[in-house]
Amino acid sequence: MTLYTPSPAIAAAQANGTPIVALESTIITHGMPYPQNLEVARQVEADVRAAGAEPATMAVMDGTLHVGLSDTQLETLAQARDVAKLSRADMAACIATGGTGATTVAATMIAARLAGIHVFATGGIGGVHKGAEGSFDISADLLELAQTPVTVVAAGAKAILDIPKTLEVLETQGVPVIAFGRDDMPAFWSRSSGLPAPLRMDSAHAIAAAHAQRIAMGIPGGQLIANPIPTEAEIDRATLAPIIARATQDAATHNITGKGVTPYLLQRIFELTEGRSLTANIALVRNNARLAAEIATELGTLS
Ligand code: PSU
Ligand code: MN
Repeated sequence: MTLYTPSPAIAAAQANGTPIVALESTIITHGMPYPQNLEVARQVEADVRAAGAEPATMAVMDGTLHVGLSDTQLETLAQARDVAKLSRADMAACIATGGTGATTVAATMIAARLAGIHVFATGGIGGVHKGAEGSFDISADLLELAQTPVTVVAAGAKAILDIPKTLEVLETQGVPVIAFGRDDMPAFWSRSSGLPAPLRMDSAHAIAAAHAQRIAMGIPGGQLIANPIPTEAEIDRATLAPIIARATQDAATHNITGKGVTPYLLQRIFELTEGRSLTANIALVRNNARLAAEIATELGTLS
């Protein structure tokens, strides 16, 4: 059984031991509007290459799990409508039934592990939503981090989430949350959430060494690296707070639930910030891609 199809560039990187950075595709299909989503997908791939690694964007297309996409496939995905948003629960079903779907953080981690890829860059992970004590809305991303050995570089948890509860679940699940180069936990569009981060590291080398140490010790699961958005691109917390409150209220008014919640909130915040949230999102994903490439390169020198 062929579990996944590597692109020619990924097959070559696997054969040569070139560092590889996994990239998700839900950010393309459900996280940003066309055509910016395509431009960003291409730009992030170029950022990974410029930093000396090979990008592996993941997606299920017509029943095949692709590890690394061609430019034509990226374009198809960026324009496609009604693409499924795949997580741990539904990726296998999508493949088995010949479907097409974009990978979330959880599904991208599963694909990365299959392909022997240890490092993954994204924007923000899913987490515990505000009001989760009533809705039980907790992203499968958190449980994936607990069991799949991939280091995920994100800009912290999105400010649309309940960040204290997200940190509590990660702690319960034994996931190291490591802020890069600072003491407090970044909050996606803002450099700080106002909360201390559980761990801090200041170099890609230290992050790679910690990843290798967990594997050597047989500790399952990955690491979450919280890399703050570059200063010039951030939107401060005070500006965002009322916007997030409004978007969250609108989601409730429109009875948005389940998988629809995160895409709805991102779109609504895009509208309410008149596009500023997207500019910030692009800057932070690119910043994460660069750090992930450095970590993947460091890991290559350790093994
Ligand atoms: N970050 C973004 N845009 C996104 C997401 C994250 O900037 O679209 C996606 C990721 O794929 C993440 C998913 O895994 O949202 C979480 O969705 P949920 O909360 O439904 O688990
Ligand atoms: Mn959810």
